[in-house]
Amino acid sequence: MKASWDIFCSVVDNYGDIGVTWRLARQLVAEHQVPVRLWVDDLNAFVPLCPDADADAAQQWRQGVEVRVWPKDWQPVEAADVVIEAFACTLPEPYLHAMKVRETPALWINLEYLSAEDWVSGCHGLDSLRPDGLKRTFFFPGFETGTGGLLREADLLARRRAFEQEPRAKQAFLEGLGVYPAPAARLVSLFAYENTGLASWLEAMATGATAIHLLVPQGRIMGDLLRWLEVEALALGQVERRGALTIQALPFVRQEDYDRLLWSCDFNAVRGEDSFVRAQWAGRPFLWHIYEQEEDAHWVKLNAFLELYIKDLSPDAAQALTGLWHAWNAGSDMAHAWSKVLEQWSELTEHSERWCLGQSLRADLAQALVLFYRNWI
Ligand code: TRH
Repeated sequence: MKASWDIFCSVVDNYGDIGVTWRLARQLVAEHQVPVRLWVDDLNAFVPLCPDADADAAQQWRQGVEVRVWPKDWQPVEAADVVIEAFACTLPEPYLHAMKVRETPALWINLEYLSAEDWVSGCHGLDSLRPDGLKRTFFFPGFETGTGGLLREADLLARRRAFEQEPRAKQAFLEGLGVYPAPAARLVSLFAYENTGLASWLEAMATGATAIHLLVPQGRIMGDLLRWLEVEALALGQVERRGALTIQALPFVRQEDYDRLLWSCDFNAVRGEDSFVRAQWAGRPFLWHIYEQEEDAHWVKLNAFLELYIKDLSPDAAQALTGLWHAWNAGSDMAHAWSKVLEQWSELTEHSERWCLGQSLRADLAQALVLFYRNWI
């Protein structure tokens, strides 16, 4: 019989926690044919990623995954063979008890946040034994050998290539969103937290020589955008023009369509963890707005990734990208950094595709988890 899997997700804020666990759950079902229950404590964060879902259903099946509400008042269930506690979300006490009374032990994995820091490979796969006899294993996604890899569906790059090669695919997708870019315009997507640097970036794009069509899905950056545009609101699909810059607000699209949006653009601004990874699979240059952490821990994380990512770039291109990422994450003036990135555009574009291919040669996170379990039993 196939091993059963339980994935626990507590939505801290935004969409990253559910974004990662929903993606992992779907992939385990689709590619490894294992039964998966995804326990989520806030279905309101799930529905935007999977609009067919019912925000009020205690139990529902979506794309083969059994999605269950993680209620405050936990009702006893049997523990699964593999238990994934995403991002140290703390399993319900009665569930721990159910794990303890199993005839054979369950594999309990704490799935950690993604980081390119050096120490990750040293901690990946380490166990922690608890006084109650249960053992928890720390599983770290990552970019290098010795880590758990990145979430990537087996056919993802083939699907991207098919999308790129089918002449009408991109146009049809964009038209479906009401997007009709001028033929010479560069398409840029913008998904970010509030950012005081936005006005200077928009200014630079508006006064630049290159026509840019900026696509902005509904989200936290909207306030800064409206302030710069000096408008009260931007309806979905509505277009505003300022010099060389065309700005268009988009709806928040389902997770599969967000990939298509990234594939359709020449440059993507992303944030958090999951969109950050998807931008890499899109094989386009990108700008990461990292999730802010206490004591500026996010800067260490940002620079660790940059160090890896720019390794094979020329000094000029490396400096251009680093300058842009630093300016964006500091919320400071973007004009100079953006002009430098435009100068290095073709090298940065080629590099993103190479980086994507290099990362795709490694085992993906779902595969790594399944293998880990096989070796463990
Ligand atoms: O939303 P995020 O900022 O999420 C997080 C969480 O805040 C979390 O607590 C934090 O720890 C983590 O970041 C680092 O960014 P992220 O991770 O990119 O998640 C966004 C998800 O939303 C991702 O799965 C892509 C998806 N998405 C869509 O499905 N459609 C859309 O239109 C857009 C813009 C995003």
